[in-house]
Amino acid sequence: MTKRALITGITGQDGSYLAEHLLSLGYEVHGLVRRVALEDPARRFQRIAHLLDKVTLHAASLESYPSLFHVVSQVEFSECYHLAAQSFVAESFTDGFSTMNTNINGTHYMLAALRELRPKCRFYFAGSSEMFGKVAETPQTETTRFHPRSPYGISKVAGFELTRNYREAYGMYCSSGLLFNHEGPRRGYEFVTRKITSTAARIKLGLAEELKLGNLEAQRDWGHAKDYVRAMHLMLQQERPDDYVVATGETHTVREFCERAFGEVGLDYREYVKIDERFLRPAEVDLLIGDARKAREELGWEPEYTFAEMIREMVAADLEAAQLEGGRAAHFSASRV
Ligand code: NAP
Ligand code: F7E
Repeated sequence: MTKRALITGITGQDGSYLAEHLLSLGYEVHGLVRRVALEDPARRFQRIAHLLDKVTLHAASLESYPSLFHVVSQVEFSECYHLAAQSFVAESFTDGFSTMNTNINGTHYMLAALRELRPKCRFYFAGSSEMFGKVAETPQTETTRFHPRSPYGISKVAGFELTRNYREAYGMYCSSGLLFNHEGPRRGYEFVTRKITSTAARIKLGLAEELKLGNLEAQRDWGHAKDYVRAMHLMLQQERPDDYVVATGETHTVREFCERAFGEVGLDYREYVKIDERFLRPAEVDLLIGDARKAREELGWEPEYTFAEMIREMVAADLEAAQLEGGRAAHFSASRV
């Protein structure tokens, strides 16, 4: 029987890779999108443009229980991947209230709608290494104590606890991934990796002059999103629901990321990177490094990309985009002469 999956946040980085992965496995894939996205498909569906004839989209808002209830009532889903969230940590300091509302209530609404209508549907919650925050131990595992350092991190702890509670209280199949940072050429431009690779490419082509960043010493365990969506799927194929850390087990500083990304285009980052205090956070997560032994042993999951390969792929994609941008700018100025 064809498996049917609902992905909330299908327009995001992970949603787009997960949709591709599930389609390749023969799933019928449905995505939950915001109404405004349906009104502006060229811009809002960029990451899933190549999938639009293969997936079914449903309009709903994480802030509205009736809209989510309606989508869940439409189709008999066997798996639900709840990825939609306000995912930018810095923004959560600016507007903690809406981050909490979207991330906590949105998760609670999804769980409540599934409990009511599809109690057998398997549920995946997109937990985050930001939940570890000011880390209690290194490396971080499934049993490491949480100490979130941002409204975003707090919202993910609450979502994680809600997910666990639905598992324990109602016997539902609810699992959480504790995913460490994962990136790729579809990463949003505001996140540090994409900000670095896109600006390095633009500097190389003479389209930008410098890169303003905050804390260069923060350390992150960066993997590739393509690898991490495979782990999400594997979590929902187990006999019993459970929670898993997904990480590479390597950590690197933002400075090292700059060095490598600029190195890819033959530049020395020290000549272009400037520190701008506006990009410092009120409370920083200094060091993250995950121990994914449980995912490796129980799910049989292994990452395929190395850190260097991921950066190379991101820089190559951004060079291509910058070349197009440069071509358009040249065309525009030529047409004005
Ligand atoms: P992303 O690119 O920012 O995508 C977020 C998705 O959520 C988008 O599809 C967005 O829709 C949707 N969304 C946001 N607010 C919404 C709302 N109010 N109603 C409906 N949809 C809404 O994030 P990502 O990197 O793919 O991450 C996926 C999930 O994993 C998130 O929950 C994130 O917090 C979590 N996570 C990410 C990482 C990571 O390193 N990437 C690590 C750990 C956990 P629009 O396109 O309409 O904005
Ligand atoms: O920051 C530092 C910043 O915004 C990484 C999300 O996907 O992963 C992501 O959260 C580090 C931080 O990601 C700039 O201070 C320096 O230490 O790329 P980021 P994040 O905050 O780690 C987790 C696991 C998630 O769950 C989140 O959804 O880089 N940094 N200078 C900067 N960061 C940004 N964005 N911009 C800078 O200029």
